[in-house]
Formats: sequence, C-alpha cells, structure tokens
Amino acid sequence: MLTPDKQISITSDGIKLLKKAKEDNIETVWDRHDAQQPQCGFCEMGLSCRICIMGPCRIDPFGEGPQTGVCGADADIIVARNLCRMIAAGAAAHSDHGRDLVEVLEAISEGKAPGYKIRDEAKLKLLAGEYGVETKDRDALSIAGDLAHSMMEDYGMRRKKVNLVSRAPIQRQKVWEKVGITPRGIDRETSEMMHRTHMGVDNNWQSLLLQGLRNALSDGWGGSMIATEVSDILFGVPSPKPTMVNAGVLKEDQVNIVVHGHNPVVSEMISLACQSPELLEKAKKLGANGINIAGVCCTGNELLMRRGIQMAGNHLMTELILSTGAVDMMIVDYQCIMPSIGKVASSYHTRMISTSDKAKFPGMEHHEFHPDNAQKKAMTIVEMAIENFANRKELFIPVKPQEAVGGFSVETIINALGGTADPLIDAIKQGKIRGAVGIVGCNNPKITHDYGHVTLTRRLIENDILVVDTGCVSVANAKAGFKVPSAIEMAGPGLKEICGALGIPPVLHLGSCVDNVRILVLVSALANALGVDISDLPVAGSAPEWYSEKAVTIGVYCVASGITTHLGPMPPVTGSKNIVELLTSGLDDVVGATFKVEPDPEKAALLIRHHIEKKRAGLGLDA
Ligand code: CUV
Ligand code: SF4
Repeated sequence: MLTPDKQISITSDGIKLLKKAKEDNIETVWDRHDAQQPQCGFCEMGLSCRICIMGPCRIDPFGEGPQTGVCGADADIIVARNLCRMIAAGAAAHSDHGRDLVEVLEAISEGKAPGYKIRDEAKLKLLAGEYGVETKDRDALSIAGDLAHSMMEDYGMRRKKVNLVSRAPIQRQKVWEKVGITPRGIDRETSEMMHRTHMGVDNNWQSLLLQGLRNALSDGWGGSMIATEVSDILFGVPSPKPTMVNAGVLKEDQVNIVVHGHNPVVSEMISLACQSPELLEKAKKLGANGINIAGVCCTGNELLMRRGIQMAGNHLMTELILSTGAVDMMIVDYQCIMPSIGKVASSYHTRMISTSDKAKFPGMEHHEFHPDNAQKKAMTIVEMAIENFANRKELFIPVKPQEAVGGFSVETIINALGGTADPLIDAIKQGKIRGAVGIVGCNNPKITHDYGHVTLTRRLIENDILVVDTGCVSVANAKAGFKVPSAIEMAGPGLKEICGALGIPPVLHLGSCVDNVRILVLVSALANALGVDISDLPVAGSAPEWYSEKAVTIGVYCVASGITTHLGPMPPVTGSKNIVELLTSGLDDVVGATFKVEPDPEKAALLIRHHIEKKRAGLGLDA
C-alpha cells in the first residue's frame, strides 16, 4: 500500500476516490506499481533482449559483465531493436484503429452498416479529391466506396508513398526523401520494422532507427490521419461545444453509462441509443431521470469533440471512477483499458461490457459489435444498463463537475480566426503569441497524476504560448479550468488579448490520440503560410506523463515531422549512449528536430520556452 504522504494526484476527485477505493479494499494501479518496486534496471535502460530463445540476454551497463547477447548483439543494437518494436506496436495500434473505420466506410457504401452514415459530405469529397477519386456527378455512397478502397491500398504495398504525405509542406517532403524515410505503405512499414528487428536482420542501430522514423511517419501521415479523417466523414467535423468534466459528471438520478477505449465506431452508436425515446421511456419506468453517457480516455475525447459529451476522467481515473458505485455500465472497445477493471467492477454493481473481436478482458461480458449489427447491439446493451440501475447500492460522487469547451478541429480554429490562419500568424509575428505547443499523451503512476500536464500548461500560457492538447492531457487541463473563456486570466497579456478577442480559451482541445494528426495539419498550414518548413516554426510537442507504445510512435512522428518534442518519463534507451545522443541532438541534423527529456514540468517549461525563442530568432522575429 502507498505511504499516506505520497501525493498520487493533484485532482480532488482522484484523491477522494482513491480514499474510497482503499476503504472498499480495491487494489489500484498505484498499489501494483508499488508492488513492482524496484523495477528491472536492465529493462529500464533498454538493455534486456528476449527477441529469440538463445536468450533472454542482458548487457551489463557497468562494463564488467557481458557486453553482447548470445547472438552477438551489443547495447546499441539491443536498445535500437527494443525502441523500434515499441514504435511498430504503437503504429500498429493507431493504424488498426484507422483500418476499422475504413471498413465501416466501405460497409456503408455497400449498404451493410445500418445506423452509420456519411455525416460530412464536404469532407468526404475533400478526401476523395486528395485520393484522386472522381467526385463529379457521383453520389456520396459510391464515392465513399472508392475512397475506402483507395485508403485500403495505402495500407498495402502497391504505392510508392502513403497518400496523405503530400499534405506536408514540400520542404518537409524533401527532407524525408533525402533521408529515405518517406513512408510507402502503412502496414508495410510496421511489418518491415518487425522483420528488421528479428534476430539476424538489421544490425546497424542507425538504419534501424531510420526505419523507426519511417514507421512512425506511416502512422502520423497514414493510419492515424486516416482514422481522424474517416471519423470526421462518418461522425462530423468537430466544432467547439460546451461540456463538463471530472467524476462529478456522473448523475445520481440517471442511468450512468461510461464508454472507455478509443474507437468512436462503438461509442457513437451507444450515444445514439442513449437518446432513443423508447429506452428513455424504459429508464423512466424503472425510476431513472434519464440516461447519462460519459467518456473516459480517448473514445470519450472522440464523443466530446463531436457531441460535447462529458468526460469522467483520464487514464489513471479509469479504475477510480468505478469506485463511485454510480457506474451502471462500462463499455469498452480497445487500447489503454487496464485488465484490472473487471475485478474492480466486481466489488460494485457495475456491468462491464467488451465489444471488440480483438480485445477481451477478465471479468467482462463480451458482446461483439460489427458494422452490420452495431445499431441493434447498442440498443440491447443500453437496455441492460438501464435494468442494472435498480441494483445500485450506496453512491459516492465526490465533486461537482467543471465546465469546459472542447471540439477544436483545424477547420474550426481557422473559422474562429475568420477564415485564414493570418490572424494567428500576425499574432506570432508581433510576439503577442510567442509560439504554440501541443501537449499530448497519457498518465503514468510514476508521476503525480495530472501534475505534469497542468504545471507545464500553466507555465506556457502565462508566458504567451498557445497550448493545444489531446488525449489524457485534455481531460487534465479541462479539470484544471483552463478550458473556459475566462481562463484567459491565467494567460500572459498577449495571449490573453488574442484569445479574449476571439472568445476562445488559451488551451484548445484538439481531440483524441489519433487526432494528434490535427496538429500535423495545423503546423503544415502555418509553415505553408510562412513559406518555411515545420522545423522552422516556434512550436513544440510535449508528452509530460506518457506511458504507452502509441505515445512513443506519436513522439517519433512529431520529431520526424520537424516538431521538437519534450518527454517527461525517459524512454528505455539510456543503455546506449549513441542512441541517447542521436535522439537528443543528432536528429537535428537529420530532420531538424530532437527529443528533450525532462521529468520536472517546471524545468520542461523553461526548455520549451528557450526552444521557441530560438526558433523565433531563426525566423528573424523580434529582430
Ligand atoms: Ni489514446 S494512449 S492513456 S487513452 S493518452 Fe490516454 Fe488516449 Fe495515452 Fe491511452
Ligand atoms: Fe539474446 Fe540476441 Fe536472442 Fe536477443 S536476439 S535474446 S540478444 S541471442
């Protein structure tokens, strides 16, 4: 158990719910993290290898024991292979999520996905144009079919480059060509990464890492970008909407359904079912004043972006939210779903439902969703949740919800600016806004929950740096009150003036993890407007509390796209001086950006500000 003085979270719902969970004898992620101490030093440094069964092998970092594995791989090779396999896994996860959306798009075009439809024809046509699909005098469904098939080709080996790479500024595309890292096919790069890291294939740490960059780019400008764009086509381009966040969004008098995971394909159908008059009627009959849907993690972000649906919490809140006793049902799809939550739920009345053929969990009932049955399934599942309302025991909803605004797509940001990026560029040129930072990623029990996100964000906005966020950061920042227009009071004078005039908060919610591609599109627009490369812009990325393989991939595609990126937790690379050197400085010569690792968000804010001022000087601003 945790020592009482160790602060686990800066959030009051987190602290109160952890206390409740302890009273209820619930084991949480923090307890399990404690039980794992000390964690393996070899693994932390990336120096252990279990790729083949001549091993497992470890390299002695102090130079006394073995310096190679059984096969002869040295520290550089082992660290590189381990990191590259993390990139491949992250790219696979996002891109497979994208693939599921492409399959829904195809099914709609064939009339095999009742309940789903093309909600944004303009975006469909825009994408069709980019993919060279004929749109003139054609109906949306046949365009959708051809677009889906063309996107499927992006996943394979028939193309020389992933199609949406052409969205990047031409200077950036040339960098990729010169270095030889233009991604060719989405699955191809992941598959080749796994091949190269098999024993006895690529044993040059530099060329391994270059393939790692290409693999990450195949996600950022491929799989994730497809995921976001097809989600916009199917469920609508996000626009700003008021919402509520934290555990207080659960309602005492309503059926509470929490959706968890990443893909909007299931959660969108659930949210529609929650509005069905027939089910609302049934809820009423059973004594509930309505059906309340809330999200956790990224599928929640997807719903928040497009429907203003409230968020109950982020990654480290997913167990705690169950100890409210107020969740009648939790419905999950995939990614970042702790295998512990079925067990947590068994102490309460909560019914746990898994929905994906590729993601099953202990202690959950499996109800598989497919495009052809999702509409019906959603009705059945929500009805089960309503029936479970009667089984509630005592509730503990610890806080009042916090207001926030979410739903900033690139389209709506440009709209808010009056149709072009010019006002933003002018503000940057005049120095009213010094630059912009995308703060993204997860929570990690190694760091006080939400402390990294909120501290870094506060320091940046008070220094006139615009913050955009996605993923679990977006919930942390919304809970901290950065996402109401009055939050400009926490911003520096220049940022306050600009955001005040536009009526927007100083921290803009750009969506889920796959929506980090909206940041790529936004920086491309800024770079093009200024006639420079992305790496010349006064911008940066940051993942202060990251934990997942997906986060590694995001960090790598940001850097490969020219965005210098800060990481809170150190990735498992310190066993190779060469690789640490390359990631933190050498990459500057290759792609014009690097990683900066700094666990303390106060210091990270200084590093990032310094970087932004350096880029401003490079552009001749403030001269
Ligand atoms: Ni994809 S990847 S913990 S839910 S941001 Fe949240 Fe977001 Fe990390 Fe997961
Ligand atoms: Fe050991 Fe080499 Fe096998 Fe890795 S690939 S487990 S280093 S023998």
